[in-house]
Amino acid sequence: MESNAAPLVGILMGSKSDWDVMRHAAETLKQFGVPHEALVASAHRTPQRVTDYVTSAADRGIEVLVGAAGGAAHLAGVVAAQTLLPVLGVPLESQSLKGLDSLLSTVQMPAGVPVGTLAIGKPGAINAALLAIAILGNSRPELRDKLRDYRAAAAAKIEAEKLE
Ligand code: RP5
Repeated sequence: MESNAAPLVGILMGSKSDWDVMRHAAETLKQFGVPHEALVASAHRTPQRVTDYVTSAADRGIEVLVGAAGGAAHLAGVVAAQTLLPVLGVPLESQSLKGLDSLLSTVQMPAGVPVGTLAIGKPGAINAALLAIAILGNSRPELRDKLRDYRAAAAAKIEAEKLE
């Protein structure tokens, strides 16, 4: 897969302050050679930007969208409301409630408009990328092979570990 090809995954986050965590999603996609793009687009601060991006995403070749936000984290749900592409949600840690607010806001979608919600913070960012890769891998055997290698490497690392 060419790294300068049109993006297949679009990562949206509610604030630039989210990038420290969401860069792990981008780095994981890069590691697998999956073309992607990331932008700040907030459901409440820049709602039109969200709409413009999401409603043009499929026509531009995007196949999976990731929405990451903290606090009253409605971004992924607002994204999902405006597209038929699969949408993955990453709840980000918040100051006052440590991301429990973000988790519930993202995961508790009423039936009908799903958001596939991952864990809070960095693990969720990495897993959103891996899940996007698994989705793309349905029609791209080379990506599925890379996922298999990734899992095998993780297993080999643990098997090689010694306690003292
Ligand atoms: C949310 O509010 C963002 O996703 C971010 O996690 C949180 C705080 O944003 P900033 O005040 O740091 O811009 O919309």
